[in-house]
Parts: sequence; structure tokens; C-alpha cells
Amino acid sequence: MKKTGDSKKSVQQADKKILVGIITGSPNDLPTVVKVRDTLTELGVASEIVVASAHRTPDKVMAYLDRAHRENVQVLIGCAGVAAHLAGVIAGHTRLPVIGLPLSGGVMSGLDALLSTVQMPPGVPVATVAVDGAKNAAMLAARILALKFPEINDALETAAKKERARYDQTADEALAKLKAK
Ligand code: C2R
Repeated sequence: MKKTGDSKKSVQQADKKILVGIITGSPNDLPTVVKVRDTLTELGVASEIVVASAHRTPDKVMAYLDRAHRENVQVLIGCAGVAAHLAGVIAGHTRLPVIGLPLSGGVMSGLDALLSTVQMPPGVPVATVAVDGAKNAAMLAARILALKFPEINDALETAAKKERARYDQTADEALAKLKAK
């Protein structure tokens, strides 16, 4: 039964137009980066992940940006660790809004990636979220899209209501649920 439901969902997802392009600097980043796609999927937003590096495969980054522009992708998310120039390079090659997701790892636990993503020169903004802030990268992309797509605004409202419900229970109810996990 579950299998049928899952495959239905993935067909629906496949039918939807990709609105968010998620580019990440290494296959090793994927365990964190996939959470961006998962959150967007929960909000009904179709996205795709492409592994490409401004340092190692700059031609692949440019080829993806060409395709993203042609296919009317609306928001781009650049994810990278250490010397994280990827989101900045993307922002230099597009007028689409670019969100930067700095990733932890390496000797500085993500501080290096945070600074190299956020400290952009004036005129080339990268809206940078917290180190490993996959959920917020997705939520910010959805908020940008919600300006244009009312159904995404509705999905954000529903998600906020669900979050609110966690705070409307008593401490004892919350404790009981935590113990049952
Ligand atoms: P490997 O684990 O593949 O050696 O990569 C990746 O995002 C990854 O976190 C180590 C780290 O290097 C990052 N990377 C960048 C860029 N390309 C890869 N910061 C870039 O273009 O900015």
C-alpha cells in the first residue's frame, strides 16, 4: 500500500515544474543538502539538486545556470563547505535570488564557509542562512516563491500552524510524547 502512495507522490513531484535549483559543491555534502529538497517537497515545491563546484567543475556550474534560466527556475540555492565560493559565483552569473547554505566540516566547523558565503561585495547579494541551516534555506526559498504562488503561501501558513500546535500543548503532554518516542 505504502509503495503505491509513494510512487504516486513521486509522479506528482516529477510532473511539477522545478522552481528551485539546489547546487552543491561535493557529493559529500548530500546528506545535509537533501534536507533542503525534503523540506521543499513537504511544502509542495519541486526542486532539483545538482552537484557542481565553482572550483572543480566551473563549466558544469555555468551549464546548469544556462539550463536553469532557460527552464525558468525561480530561486537558486548554493551549498558548500570550507572555501565556499559557489553561491557567490552563482550570484555573479544570474539575476535570480541566490540563497547561500554554508556547510560544516573541515578544521573551522563551518565558520570558514559561513564567512566566504556571506561576505559578498556590494551589488552581488547572497542571502546566507546558518551553517547547515538546510531547513531555513528551503523556507526562505518558499517565502520568496510565495510572493508569486498563492499555493506556496498556503503551504507555509499550514506549516506555521503545525509548528504553533507544538507550543499549545502543556509541558506534561509534551514530555509524555517525548518519552513515547
Ligand atoms: P570534498 O569532500 O569533495 O573534498 O569537498 C564542498 O562543498 C565540500 O564541502 C570538500 C568541500 O569543498 C566544498 N567545495 C566548495 C566549492 N566546491 C567544493 N566550497 C566551491 O566551488 O565553492
